[in-house]
Amino acid sequence: MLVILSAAAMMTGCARNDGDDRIRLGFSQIGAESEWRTANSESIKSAAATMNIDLRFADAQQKQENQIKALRTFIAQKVDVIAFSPVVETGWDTVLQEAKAAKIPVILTDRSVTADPSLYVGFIGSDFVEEGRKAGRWALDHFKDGTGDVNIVELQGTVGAGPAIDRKKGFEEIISTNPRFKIIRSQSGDFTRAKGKEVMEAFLKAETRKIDLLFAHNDDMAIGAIQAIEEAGIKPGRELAIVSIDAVKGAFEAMIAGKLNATIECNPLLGPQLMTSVVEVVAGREIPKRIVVDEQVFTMETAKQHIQSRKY
Ligand code: GYE
Repeated sequence: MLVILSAAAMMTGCARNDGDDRIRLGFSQIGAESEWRTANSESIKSAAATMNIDLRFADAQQKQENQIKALRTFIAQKVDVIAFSPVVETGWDTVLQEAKAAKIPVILTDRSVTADPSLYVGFIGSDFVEEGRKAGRWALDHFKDGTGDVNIVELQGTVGAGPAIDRKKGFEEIISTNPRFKIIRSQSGDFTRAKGKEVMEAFLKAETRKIDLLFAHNDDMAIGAIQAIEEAGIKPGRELAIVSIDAVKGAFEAMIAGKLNATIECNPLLGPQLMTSVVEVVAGREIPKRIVVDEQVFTMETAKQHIQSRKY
């Protein structure tokens, strides 16, 4: 017992004087903007509990300034490791330098940053460009038998966020191979249902052309938009096709109801991989700089078969 305890104390780098030898992890979460985020937070909390890690969890309510404050608090508390999901890609250099100066390793989860890669030890998350490509490929296939223009409206995620930038890029890369496909309107719905509905309403009001496809950067915005589309007397999933990203339960329900055509999986269950990485880093071992999560595409045709096994 003693040997195990002292090994654990050594692993935590600096010994704690409060009698608690658990690894201290400070985690700054973006907020609670979507079903995806809720599943992600739960995964992180339960994995920390399972692995007996002392998790300090802070919710930033989708504000970068709150995340920066949380990171500074973790530095002051001298936690062993800091992990966070950066709401936007830029503006992190100063606080990451501060963590480095305090010798606290930083692990990025879910979203990445555009900063000097030596400022963090690793990034665990999805390939958002590839998710956008999958949505684009689904769209090309869905309209392959037609000949006319495919008018697309796009609901983007949070302005400046990695998944918003990358999903747009991947989608455009694929649809630009066929001149029939045109994005006629594109605006941010901030990854929320309420904003998704509001922006879709504005699109429908302003647009005189027929909208053939909605590409929403997440399921929540698609679900909000479905309400707006129905209120405008249009049948979502039939008269106006919809593809979105995440594959949360709400998307499966919408697909089974025939209102959403397809969703591209983005796996939020990053907790176990994060905690394993935290233990590795505290033990002084290197972790891969980039850990990519495996994902698939689900459609209206296959939704029923998958909904039972979804945990979120
Ligand atoms: O797709 C969206 C959430 O960063 C991958 O953030 C995540 C995205 C996810 O709010 O629903």
